Amino acid sequence: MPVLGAGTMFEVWLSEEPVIRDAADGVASARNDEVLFGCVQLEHPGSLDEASYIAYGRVFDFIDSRGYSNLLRVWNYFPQINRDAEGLERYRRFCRGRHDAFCAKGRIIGEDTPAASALGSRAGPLTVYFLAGKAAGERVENPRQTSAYHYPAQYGPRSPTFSRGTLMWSDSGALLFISGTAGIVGHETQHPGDAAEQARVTVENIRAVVAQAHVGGMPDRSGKFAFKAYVRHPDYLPAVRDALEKCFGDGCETLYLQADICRRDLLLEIEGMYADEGGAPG
Ligand code: 3EB
Repeated sequence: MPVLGAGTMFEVWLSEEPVIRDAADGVASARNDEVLFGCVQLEHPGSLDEASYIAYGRVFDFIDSRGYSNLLRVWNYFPQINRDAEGLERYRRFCRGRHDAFCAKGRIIGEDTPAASALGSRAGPLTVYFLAGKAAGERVENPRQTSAYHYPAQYGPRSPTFSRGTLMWSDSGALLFISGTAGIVGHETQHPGDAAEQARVTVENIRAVVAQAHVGGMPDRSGKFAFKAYVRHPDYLPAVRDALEKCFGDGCETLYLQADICRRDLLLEIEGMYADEGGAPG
């Protein structure tokens, strides 16, 4: 995905504990005693439903066999996310394969549902990055939004299997993973065609997820935010930046990427991490 704006950013996950690298069965990974970070990339000649079913099957088999069976956070990237393929949008096909893999591997939708993002990349294979834990995270939903796993059938034959956020505790403090968040209230896209208004609603939704995490036990102290903002077109960058800075100040780190969003009427999506003081992100 093209990086927008000035500067370059790297995402590096550091551990003070020993790290074991482990690549097998189509999964590349590194883990410490607490969490496992992994990646699956799949070039598949069949349908995207099949590809996502296979990719997620590999993820679940891998984390189950290593004892990190709790998916905490997932990033999903694949090209042409809004293109119809034999009568069904590729994002919806992806959702079907993912949902079926969750069920096939014994996951309970609405209980074992991680925080996630799903974006359209320029090119390349279906890529799934994930963070899994020995311990389960705490799911966080947004009272302003219908839970994605309860979206009605108008958005596709299988609803997206993610929670609005997950909260995890580690030795270094509480860490909230905020899923890709868009200008959706209830289950409906707000302000089609208006990036500034979508950005405003998105930021309100992020605020609501953070508020729910405080209800769920995350300490309400001055924490640190890091965001990744995906925008469909570079023209929308100022609007997204304005909305984020108005709400969170200009101190928070944000990486801006150009990507397609999984509903055609969505112009942007913002994900984030929120760390209690003393915790990550580093
Ligand atoms: C939404 O709220 C916007 O399918 O994994 C956001 C985050 C979205 C994750 C996913 C989709 C996903 O429905 C789209």
